[in-house]
Amino acid sequence: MKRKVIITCAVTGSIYTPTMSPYLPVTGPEIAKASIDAAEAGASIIHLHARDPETGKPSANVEHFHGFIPQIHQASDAVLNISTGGSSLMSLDERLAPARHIKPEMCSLNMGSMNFGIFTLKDRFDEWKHEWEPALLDATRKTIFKNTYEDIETILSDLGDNDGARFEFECYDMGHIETLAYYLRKGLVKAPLYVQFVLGVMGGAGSSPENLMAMKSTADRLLGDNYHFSVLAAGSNQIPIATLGVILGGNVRVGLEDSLITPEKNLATSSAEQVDRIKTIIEALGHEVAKPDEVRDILSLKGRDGIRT
Ligand code: KMH
Ligand code: ZN
Repeated sequence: MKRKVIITCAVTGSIYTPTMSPYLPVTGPEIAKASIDAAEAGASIIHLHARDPETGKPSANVEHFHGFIPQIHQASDAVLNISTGGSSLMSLDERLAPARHIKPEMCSLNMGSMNFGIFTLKDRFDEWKHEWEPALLDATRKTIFKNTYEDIETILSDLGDNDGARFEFECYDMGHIETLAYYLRKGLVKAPLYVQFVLGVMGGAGSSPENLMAMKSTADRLLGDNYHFSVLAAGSNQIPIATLGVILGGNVRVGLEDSLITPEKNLATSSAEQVDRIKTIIEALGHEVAKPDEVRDILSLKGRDGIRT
């Protein structure tokens, strides 16, 4: 039997800004198209953030999510995964508003407070499309991406216990896996856990093969057979490190949220292009790409009918 590998695609996020790539989707129709195209290319989970359609600024406004959620839900069978991370400059209540409203099958859950430095991206550009872009990047020098134990427990209880979502546990470093293991021991999270090893964010583990292997061996030791893992490498290592993730028995996340460029260091023209690239690699390694209903089975999701579009 071929192994089924899950591709998550994160199409816009809150790290990169419109000046950095003309291909970054910003409006509702652009985010919908990017998501539907990614699903058609083979992504079975779509990880979603919104942006203000006028300015492209990261947004947690429920109305902005309404600009693409119904379209994606109608055009595709993919699992919708709503970010609860938003951006590090938003309050927890702001970050949770979209997922509280939509009640999706999956949400992200960031497993610890950390520095989330994107200020170095500022040096690469002299001119900006919008004033908010350099200001937002700069602000990450003095802001903490806050995910306290209390914040994590609020998300587990409001979106998990009450609304039936399951989680993409975002682990940026070893300690985040320890925190997840603590909640597993306490019975606050249950198998099958879906752990995203997030590499390459400044403030977390860098995107090296050694770090990925260390994260995996830590998770194997602490979570045993209670988990599946996926790999996300921010920046230019996206495809190579995702490939290593597949070789190590895991799943992958790609998309313009995490990397704007191809392995050849050109601008990627779409998230679907990145999905297509990793799908080719997955199949070349002898595996199959999991379809949305297979993912629902593998991750014990509640199904697409209960979500509010
Ligand atoms: N942008 C990723 C590095 C979230 O949305 O909750 C992390 C992320 C967080 O996707
Ligand atoms: Zn995200």
